[in-house]
Amino acid sequence: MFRYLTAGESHGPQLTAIIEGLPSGLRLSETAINLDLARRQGGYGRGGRMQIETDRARLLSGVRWGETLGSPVTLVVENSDWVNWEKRMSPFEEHRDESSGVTRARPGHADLPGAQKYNQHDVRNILERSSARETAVRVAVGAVAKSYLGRFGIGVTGCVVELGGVTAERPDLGIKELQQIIADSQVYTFDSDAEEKMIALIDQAKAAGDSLGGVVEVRVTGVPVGLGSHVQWDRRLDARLAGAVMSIQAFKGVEVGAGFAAARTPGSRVHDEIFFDPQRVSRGEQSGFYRKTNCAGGLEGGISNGEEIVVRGAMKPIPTLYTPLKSVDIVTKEPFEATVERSDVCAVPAASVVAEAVVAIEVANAFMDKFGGDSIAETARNYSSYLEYLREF
Ligand code: EPS
Repeated sequence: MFRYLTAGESHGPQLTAIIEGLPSGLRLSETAINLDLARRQGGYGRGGRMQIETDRARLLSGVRWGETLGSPVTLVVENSDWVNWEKRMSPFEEHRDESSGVTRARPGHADLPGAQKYNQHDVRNILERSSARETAVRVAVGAVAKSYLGRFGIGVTGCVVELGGVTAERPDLGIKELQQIIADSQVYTFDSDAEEKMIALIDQAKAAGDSLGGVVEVRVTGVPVGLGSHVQWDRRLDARLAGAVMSIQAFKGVEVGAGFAAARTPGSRVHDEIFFDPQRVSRGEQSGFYRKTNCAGGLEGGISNGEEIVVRGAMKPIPTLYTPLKSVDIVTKEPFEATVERSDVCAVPAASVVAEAVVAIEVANAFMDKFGGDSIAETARNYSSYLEYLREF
């Protein structure tokens, strides 16, 4: 099982992740991980903090000479901003300074419920960990999951499909061409007309002291039939994917395939009809069974059906606004209007990279669950024997 934990505060010295369950013999490189970290830092609409940080991952355990050992893999991403916070975020009692406490809870953040839950009167003790800075190290974990899946021909691509209410039209192109267009786009989308409008909206929101949300989409290609299971609620792959995407900071909605649109469409147009062509196997497909549509988003009964997995997530606008929002000081109970000195206007493009990471992690988890293996060679043997069986089914 691919499991991981993250640790670290937004202005602490570093973010850390420990991954457990990777087999031995998987090739991993910091360079590949750092490419994803750079993508997460980019995207039109990011604020001042990204000029301070240049995220780089370091592999501190579980890897020797470029290959995993089967032992836990530790990844760290340092916070360059730490030098400005050493005293304020110090673990040592001698640096305690109550006068620097934050007592103004910002609406839309974890500030107030977190302070109430953990009995804290300095909101910094909550916001440092609830911050989306944590996603830097989750993207590093996702890059490891993508390396694992890539070894078995499975690809994971995230992009922006809606921003500030502008929707992108998907061109009828193959995944490789789409990936190139997304990589070249300032807002990580595949529709240049929509991109122009999105950028104009971000500029307007910035000028107005406002922020914007949007919808990201992740597609997984090359998925075998049979990941996840219908037999128990917590083994359903769609449920796991939804949980993973919903766990991204500021996400408020998730859908798989046609998602909410399926609720508004008659059944005759929602369900993907099944066809069989024995020639498909000789063309290199995993099975003779196929569908001409993919409203299910590659998942039926919580099991992957061999079609592309399609998951979308809705991100709310960042709640830290230059335009004041009404709130109350948690100590004096006096009303005030919450403002900031530094914030992103829109982090939806960055969130598409995070969504890609968490989806990759869950698919890797389901893949490991099905094919096991303590070494990559063993996993590959198990996988190829399953594919052989599936071709004959
Ligand atoms: C964040 C607030 C901002 C963002 C940060 C997430 O940080 P700061 O308060 O230091 O300006 O820049 O995002 C990142 C640092 C990042 O790496 O994505 C928040 O409150 O969630």
